[in-house]
Amino acid sequence: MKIKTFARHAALCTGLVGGVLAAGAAGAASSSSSSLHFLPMPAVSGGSVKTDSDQQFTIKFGIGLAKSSAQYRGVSYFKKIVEQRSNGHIKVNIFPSAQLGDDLQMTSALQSGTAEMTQPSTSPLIKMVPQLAVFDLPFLFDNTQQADKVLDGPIGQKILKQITDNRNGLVAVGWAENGFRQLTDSKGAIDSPKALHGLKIRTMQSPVQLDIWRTQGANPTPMSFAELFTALDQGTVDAQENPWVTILTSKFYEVQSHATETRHVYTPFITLMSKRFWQRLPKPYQKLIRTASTQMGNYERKVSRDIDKQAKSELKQKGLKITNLTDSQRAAFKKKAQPVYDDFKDKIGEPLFDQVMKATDHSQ
Ligand code: KDG
Repeated sequence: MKIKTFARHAALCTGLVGGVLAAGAAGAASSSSSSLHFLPMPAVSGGSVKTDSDQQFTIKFGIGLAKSSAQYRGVSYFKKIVEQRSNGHIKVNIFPSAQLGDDLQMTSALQSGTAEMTQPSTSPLIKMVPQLAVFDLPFLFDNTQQADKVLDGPIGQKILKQITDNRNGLVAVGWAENGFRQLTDSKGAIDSPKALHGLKIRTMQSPVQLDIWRTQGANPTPMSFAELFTALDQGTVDAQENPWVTILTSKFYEVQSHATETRHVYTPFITLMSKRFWQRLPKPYQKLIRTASTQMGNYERKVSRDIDKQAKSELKQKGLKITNLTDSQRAAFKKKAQPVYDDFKDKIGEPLFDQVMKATDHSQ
């Protein structure tokens, strides 16, 4: 079983190097043996969108997660809306499991115009868009309502506009949800920062995430998601952190023995389109893409929240030993992470830092 899974993930990594040619292998690899029940896709609302021409458009939409993820479900809903409402004039082809490259590679494919859409976590984009560092601050959001308020309100909308207005070749069309992240490891139960000491943990390519784990006393290594399974399997790293759903659908339970429900960071997904492609789209289709992206984000959030508990209990059944922290245990991690706020306050910059602190009831 383990050997089979290793080969499957190796195929996925080859997919990164070989690009679309390896898509078959990685695509076939991404089907899941989990029994998650997804909320049904809502019906498409709104009529057909007409333009003056009969021009056809094709969107290659690449994502990092597998076919069994909430993300794939959301993007499938986007496809349904866009294809139906454009009367088939826009075709959406979805490439899951990093078949077209990891989050950073996909984003640069959009910039150079070789792919049209992607939906990365905000974290690997911090180098390009420093404001996004704000979402990686540890224990920033207590719950999903707070996250929705910030992302859907003026703060989140301003960030989308800033990314679009920058000359970086991207149009930011909406938010979706990756979710609250939990820790998994292969060493033993972790219920205090002390237990993290020296633990080799993979983080996303984010300076804030690196700082979080260094501050906690662990030994973090940044790595793309596409390389993660193999790194865990070969023991290059002992630990990783991701939402329950990803831990399940990416089969990390096969190479990790323990988990801790830390909820240390809430990661948004950001929906991006290539600006070169955007500029070729007639205005009514641009509007359709924005509307469909909002509807996708809302549905993706619902699905992700609905299956979070299901995924956790399925992981338990699969043998992952899960530690639920008491309030005081969680507070110890939170306290130890506080210096990260000071380290990134200036980099995030005013007024964004203060606005987010206010919106999330933080006292800093
Ligand atoms: O496309 C999304 C994924 O590639 C990635 O962002 C998942 O949270 C993730 C991680 O840990 O890299």
